Amino acid sequence: AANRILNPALRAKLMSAEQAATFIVDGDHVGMSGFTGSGSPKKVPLALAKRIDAAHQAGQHFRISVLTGASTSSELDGALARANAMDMRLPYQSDPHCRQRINAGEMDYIDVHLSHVAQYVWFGFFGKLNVAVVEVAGVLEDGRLIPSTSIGNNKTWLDQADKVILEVNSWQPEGLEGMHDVYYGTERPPHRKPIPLVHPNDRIGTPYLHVDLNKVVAVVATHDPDKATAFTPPDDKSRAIAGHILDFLQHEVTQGRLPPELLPLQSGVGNIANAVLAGLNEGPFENLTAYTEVLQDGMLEMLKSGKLASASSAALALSPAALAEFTADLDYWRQRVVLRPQEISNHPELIRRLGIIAMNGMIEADIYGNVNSTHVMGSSIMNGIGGSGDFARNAYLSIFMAPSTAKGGAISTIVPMVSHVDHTEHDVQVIVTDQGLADLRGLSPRKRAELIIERCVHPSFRDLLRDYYERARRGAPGQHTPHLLDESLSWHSRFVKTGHM
Ligand code: 0RQ
Repeated sequence: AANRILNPALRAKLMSAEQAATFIVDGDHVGMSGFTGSGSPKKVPLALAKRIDAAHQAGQHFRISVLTGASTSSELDGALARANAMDMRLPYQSDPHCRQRINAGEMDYIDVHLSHVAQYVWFGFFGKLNVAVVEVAGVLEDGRLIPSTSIGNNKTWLDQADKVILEVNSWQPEGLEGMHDVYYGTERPPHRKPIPLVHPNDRIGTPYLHVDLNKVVAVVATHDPDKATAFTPPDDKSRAIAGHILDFLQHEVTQGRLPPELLPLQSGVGNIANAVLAGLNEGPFENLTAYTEVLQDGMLEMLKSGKLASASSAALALSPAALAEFTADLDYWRQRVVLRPQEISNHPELIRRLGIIAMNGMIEADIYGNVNSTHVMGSSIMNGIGGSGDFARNAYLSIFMAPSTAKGGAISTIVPMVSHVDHTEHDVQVIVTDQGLADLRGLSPRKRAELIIERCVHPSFRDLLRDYYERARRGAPGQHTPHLLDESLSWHSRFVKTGHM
């Protein structure tokens, strides 16, 4: 990796990950790279976890706060959580050990809209950022940095941190150079100007990250792969969900509410989102574009087939096989893919201007259209809101999807009242399950409830939910959003007590 570091001053700062980790001390706020397993530092977090573990063995207090782009890998979140090294984590995680610590009450987690993180750090809302640990694919002679497979919040970490540790990963393909677009024009209020992006594929910045070389305290050479996860092939339920969405989009085109090439697509994480993309790849729409935050296998397939003309994202989230295909022909992909900081990929101004079709997974929805994307049975975090809120509120169309049941049929994903709210009824236009699709636009709460019960609920829960609603129609004190407060969360408490809703 040393030959990827063309700047002499930075080459002179090469050291081991163990040495680099000594720059991080108890109580530090550390901004690390990484977004859906892509582009996170591979060696320093592991060395840091060991250092913190040793300190704990010696009876010393040593815990840090970790800010990232989004989820990372077992080498970062997993290692630090196992060492009980994190006092606080934000804004998104999906590592099992990390989740376990949070839900056991052993570490704090703050669930933040992905577009908010960078500016909250500029504003000082999270306090001082002490250290940045950022993976890059290379360093130019003049010290500019070639970003890696994700950008996330790296621009902000490099700008805001007192000390910077760089990991230069020679495993990342050199051909990534030129794929990124880092916009440096975002000012703080009251000096903000319009962001000059009007087409999803526009380039408005530079392909490189900048860093004040005097702040760089350590450079670590690595040669380690991103930890990509493979997707499960679409099953019947996710194919059914995809089918309902395709029919709906076709209907919207017929009605003149969408152009034939649709509008830029955003697609969330997970197997269902990936299946919807597979459906679109076989569907009738041509010349599509994507303005999203994670580029999954499904989008790569659509780019290959030509259905998708271009994709803008904050990160790659490809399976090992798709990643190999991607790295084999970077000249081709560079024409079609642009990677951006998440403050731009998820920016409300741009999402609203471009008119995004947002499609995100959910844990559960209620009969009035409120959506829970993050919590199990009201109290345990799953992953976090991620970018789903950035997109849902500002989208042209906001679609939420889930199988109609979870945990082998013990749980209905449509419930009387959600046990936690991430997306309110005001931000949710379409709800889809394998059973069907409910288009909630222009409907009052009661009409929404009737449609959701009819279209989306699994038959084994439909009568029960209809019964709840009908009794609420008779017994609730108000008839705008009729609820029986003693019962509205009884499905969840029944599941907690009996293992079935
Ligand atoms: O858990 O694997 O232990 O069984 O939740 O559920 O059905 O595999 O769905 O992978 O699409 O994830 C909302 C979590 C859906 C995801 C969520 C359990 C279920 C399973 C996963 P097991 P599925 P998916 C862009 C946008 C928020 C962030 C976001 C997510 C597990 O989409 O994290 O959208 N979204 N970001 O069994 C209890 C229920 C349940 C339930 C599902 N009602 N009750 N458990 N599960 N429904 C990306 C970024 O922002 C980075």
